[in-house]
Parts: sequence; structure tokens; C-alpha cells
Amino acid sequence: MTNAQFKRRVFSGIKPSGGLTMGNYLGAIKRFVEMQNADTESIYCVVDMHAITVWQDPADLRHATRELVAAYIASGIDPETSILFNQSQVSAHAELGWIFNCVARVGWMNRMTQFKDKAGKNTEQVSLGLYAYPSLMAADILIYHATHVPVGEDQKQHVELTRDIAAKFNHDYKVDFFPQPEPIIEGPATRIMNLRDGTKKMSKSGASDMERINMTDDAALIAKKFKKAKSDQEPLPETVAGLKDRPEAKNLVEIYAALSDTSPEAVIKEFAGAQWGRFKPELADLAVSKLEPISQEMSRLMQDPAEIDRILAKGADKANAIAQPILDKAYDIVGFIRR
Ligand code: AQP
Repeated sequence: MTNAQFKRRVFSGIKPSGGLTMGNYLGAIKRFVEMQNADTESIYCVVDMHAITVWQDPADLRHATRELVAAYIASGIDPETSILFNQSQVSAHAELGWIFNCVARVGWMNRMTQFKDKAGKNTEQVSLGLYAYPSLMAADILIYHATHVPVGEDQKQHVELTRDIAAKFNHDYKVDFFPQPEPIIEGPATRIMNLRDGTKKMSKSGASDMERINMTDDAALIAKKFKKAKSDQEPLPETVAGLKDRPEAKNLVEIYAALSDTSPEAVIKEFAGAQWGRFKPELADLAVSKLEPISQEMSRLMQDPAEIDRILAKGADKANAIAQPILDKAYDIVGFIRR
């Protein structure tokens, strides 16, 4: 099947599972802003139901939800142009998620590498929600018949699973109802790595604060984290090919490229042969110049939590107006009697 009969619609979400990192900003939010366009419906969600797949203190969850909305808006998401809301206010996500739990196969879930990474050796003790989370993510996307999903590299497998779930639903019920959404994974920042180990992803929930740049870090802390970031003994290479087998060096160059809206090639051209003592302070200054205005605007927005809640409620109404008819139709297809 093709997506020809579906209107172009962008959907993506972020979990309010802690303070946002530079990885979430460069790999996701910055891209969402670039894709926001008056001619395309874009739907950006705070996926609070995904956040509780691991324990969240309720007060912290409320704070992280509002802070994420503040980050979206401070970065350039306009709640009048895009639909901005939190997932739990649109119950169709969970309802379609249940249907998809009955479409997806356990064998498919067993292949999800993010579950293996997050559960580690602890697979018997983690929540059932953590295991089933990709089928709820499929519902988040397909409840809007979204056709394009901007995400970081780590979410590629989940968007592929979404396509498999859509195809199996359409096949089992002999319909052409759900589209095949396309993951959009572009730019130099699709996978920002941990500052202390260039083979691991930068995450909100990583063990040490020194391994990530948080959106709320001040200039001194950003400078300290880059100064202490793991690098290697070699100066920056003469070509991008010279970054091979140098994961930490590659990561720092990619961060610079993403922050400056250039490419790793352009960064290497500028810094070929430079020592880390020169590159790292320049990287820190660049990061501060890009992140500080956003974090200042976030703090301003956070002073009025009632206004943030109003934005979420308004966005949820708009999201629900799209989602509910799609859920009703899915219920009819499945054979549920509705009043
Ligand atoms: N390091 C990263 N580089 C590029 N993109 C990233 N994303 C996350 N980390 C990086 C992208 O951010 C979006 C939102 O992710 P999420 O919060 O829903 O889930 P996640 O991928 O599990 O993010 P974290 O920061 O690692 O959260 P925790 O630690 O709570 O699990 C996605 O588009 C993701 O690709």
C-alpha cells in the first residue's frame, strides 16, 4: 500500500522523564521546529504515559511535563501553528494502544533493542509497560494517521515496528486504514553520545550528570562538562574520515556541527589539526550561545504554570478532534459495538 490517500501529517513526542538533554534538543526538538510549517499539520506531544513505564514521582512528573512544554515553546514550537499537548489528555492513544497490543506479536517486541538496553539484566523486574511501550508509540502515531515522524536514530526501530503494526492491522481486517509512517532521521545530530563514553547515547536518565548537557545547565556548568568530556590524545583530524574509531572526537564534532547548523566536514575544515584545548572552549561558547536564550525563556514560561496548562488543554482539544473519529472507525473495523 502507499500513503497516497493520506494527507501529510507530522507527529512526534518526547517523554517527560527528567530534565531534557542537548540530545533531545538537537536530535528532536530542533528538527520539529524546522519541520513546523503552516501548510503541514504538525502534532507534538509530551508523552507522559510513556514516562511512567519507569517510576516517576508525581510532583516531578508534573514539573517535567510543564518544563518540556516550556522547552518546546522556547525552542520555537508555536502552539497556534502546531498542536501541542500531553498524551494522557487524549484517551484515544491508550485505547488504540490496547488494540495494537493485540495486533503486535511478542516475537516482534522481543527484538526491540531499546527494551534490552533499558531492562538490562533486570527483565523480570521492569514494568510490563516498558515492554509494551512501542505498541503505545505506534498508537500515538497512527491515531493521527501521521505520515512523517521526526526522531533520533534510537527510535528508528520503533517507527519500523509501527509500520509493521499498521500493515498487520490492515491485512488482518482487510482494510486500507492506517498509513505507513516514514521516520525522518536527518542532520548531524541523529545520535548525540554520552560525554564520558562515546559509545553510549546521551540520555536524560543516564547515571551521571557529567555525561550529558541539560537544557537548564548554566554557562559555567556547560563549560565544565565540555572541559571534562572524554576526548583522546590526538588533535582534530584533517578529514572527516579521520574521525573513524574515535567515537568521542566524532561526537564533539557532530555536536558542534549541529549547534552551528553546518556539517562535520565544515567543522573539520575549520578546526583541522586543532588541539582539544582550543576546540572544547569554542564548543562550550557555541553551546552557551545557542542554549542560554532557550533556557532563559523556559524559566520565564515556567513562572506561569497555569498558562502552560491552558496551552496543553487547548492542544488536547485539537488533538482529540482528529483522534476520536479515527478511533471510532478503528472500533467499527475491529467489531466493537458503539452507542
Ligand atoms: N542522544 C540523543 N541524540 C539524538 N536524539 C536523541 N533523542 C533522545 N536521545 C537522543 C531523541 O529525542 C526524542 C525524545 O526521546 P524520548 O525522551 O521520548 O526517549 P528517549 O529516546 O528514551 O530519550 P532519553 O533522553 O534517552 O530518555 P530516557 O533516559 O528517559 O529514556 C526521540 O526522538 C529520540 O530519538
